[in-house]
Amino acid sequence: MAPILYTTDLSPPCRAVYMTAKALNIDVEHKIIDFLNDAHLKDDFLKINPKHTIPTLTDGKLILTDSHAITSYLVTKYSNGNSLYPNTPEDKALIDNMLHFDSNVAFPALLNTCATLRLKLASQVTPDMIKKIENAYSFLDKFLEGKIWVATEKMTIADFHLITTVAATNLFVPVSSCYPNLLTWMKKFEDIDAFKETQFSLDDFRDLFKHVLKE
Ligand SMILES: N[C@@H](CCC(=O)N[C@@H](CS)C(=O)NCC(=O)O)C(=O)O
Repeated sequence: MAPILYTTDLSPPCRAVYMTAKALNIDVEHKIIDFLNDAHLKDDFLKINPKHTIPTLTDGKLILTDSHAITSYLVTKYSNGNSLYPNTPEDKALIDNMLHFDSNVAFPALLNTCATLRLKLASQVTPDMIKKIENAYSFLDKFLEGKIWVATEKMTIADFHLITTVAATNLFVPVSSCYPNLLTWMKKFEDIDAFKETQFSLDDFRDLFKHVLKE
């Protein structure tokens, strides 16, 4: 039986999982959670993931409640040794390092902006949001110095997570020429099928925030 992904298209972490499944041609059953109507807070879903976040993946008895754990699991289980998340300890550690950067720095900067705007605690992007986002851009630009991909010499799941975060964040605070390495890296995804084929996710995300986004 294919793994089941509880998901919503407009979520950047869900898009990172979509990209991984597409790149590896893994069959994953999608169960769309009506996130905008709080379906993730209903008892049925809380029994699977008490922390009520999407994406969540089940595979038999296994339950994973974080996108980074999901993508590394999918590669290891269904395409073991693939360069998206290889078995070499050093490469794997470098990838994990950047997955944690996404979890701890880049995605929280995006989430801070989205949650504040969605809860109507602010009506537009604030200086505090910009500061956190620019901080993440600045670190990522430095990580990318002299490199093509964020973690290893090849494209990995760390690139997938960070591009989905940055592509969404870029709608609120466009990546400027202050971050040339970041701009060059972002451009590379224009040629990556798994990114292009999941553009619908960013379009849905943009629609949700169109009232605060400048043309
Ligand atoms: N670190 C988590 C973050 C997931 C996350 O925050 N997802 C958002 C949607 S983009 C969510 O489910 N929010 C609902 C909630 O926290 O109740 C991951 O990478 O899976």
